Amino acid sequence: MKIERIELLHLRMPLLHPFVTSIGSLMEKDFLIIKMFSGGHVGYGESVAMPNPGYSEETTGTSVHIIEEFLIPLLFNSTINHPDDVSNIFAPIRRNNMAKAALEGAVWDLYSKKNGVSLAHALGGTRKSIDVGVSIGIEKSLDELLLKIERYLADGYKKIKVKIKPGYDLEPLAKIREKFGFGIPLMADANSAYSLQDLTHLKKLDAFKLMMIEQPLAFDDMIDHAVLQKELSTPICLDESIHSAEDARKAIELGSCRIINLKIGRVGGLTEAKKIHDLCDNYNVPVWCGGMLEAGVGRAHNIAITSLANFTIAGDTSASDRYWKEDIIQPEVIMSAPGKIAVPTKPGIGYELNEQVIEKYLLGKKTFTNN
Ligand code: OSB
Ligand code: MG
Repeated sequence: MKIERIELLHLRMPLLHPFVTSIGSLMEKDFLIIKMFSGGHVGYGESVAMPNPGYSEETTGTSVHIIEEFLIPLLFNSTINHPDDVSNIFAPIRRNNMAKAALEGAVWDLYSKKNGVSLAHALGGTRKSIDVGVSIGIEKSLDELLLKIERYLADGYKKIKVKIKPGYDLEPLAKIREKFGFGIPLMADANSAYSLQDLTHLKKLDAFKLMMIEQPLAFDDMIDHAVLQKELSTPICLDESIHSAEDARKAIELGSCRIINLKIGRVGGLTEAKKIHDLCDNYNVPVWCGGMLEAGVGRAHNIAITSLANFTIAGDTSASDRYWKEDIIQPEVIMSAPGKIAVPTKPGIGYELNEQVIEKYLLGKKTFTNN
């Protein structure tokens, strides 16, 4: 397929509530939307990078730079027969996975639309609906945390993920178990806030019988996580450390984790995400879809990949109204049943853009023509 034109939209949307983690606090999300035109169809992608380089080294600004200066020229100069070709086309560019994934996601959407199939179907997904959970930031008070959990459980969310950090871990977890019991599916995400020196402390988390603890140690580590996993009965789930199927293989073989949080942006796109899904399936390691506070387009891509069979644990892809007053897609992402989101069956991502909402939050737009 020949890509005729790409539009790069820069938006800034306020979050309904500030999102606080051990990394920092976010009040609004700066992100990019890709519109990719070919043969009367338009494919959509979203850059999920954060406005600042706290979670990973990529930011919205670095994504713009890499997309404009390097990735679009590569795409315009290549023949694309299948979306899987895109990762090879981008291979000369090191890392910058979120920038790559934004464009690659648009190619996948375009390809699905040209073939008249849903993105989920094009990826090999089989689920008609996906189970979803919710990620809850560090709250001002434990009362507020408990209230939020109560509300999200009432909404039907099938996994409660709470952010923890040193000084905010044993007490919130104890309170949650005290109030809601051991029957609720509960996990904790540390976003790399601990080190092996905290081993004795981290072992105390086993008492809470968490589904898993996500990325307790350094963002770039696999070795210490393997040491820690041997000492914990709680499964470790890696997020920040996994950027490719090769990373996933190494982490599994080293024993650094028993579960993988899969984020399309972090691994450079849907093709690599699918590879990781398949690899984990072979190793009997469950995967689930993580989130990056996506707007609707990113959320739609997450829903599509989660329709694959080995996404056996509820992901972080909540309904649009978890984060946004209004989302940039129509319809918005809603629960089709408690804790479930129906996988769209229409061609491509299965959602239209809401241009009125986009107009409201648009900071700028650039057009690139392939001639
Ligand atoms: O560590 O999973 C994370 C959000 C931004 C960056 C990193 C993370 C998160 C979340 C929220 O936990 C996931 C979501 O609901 O989008
Ligand atoms: Mg995480």
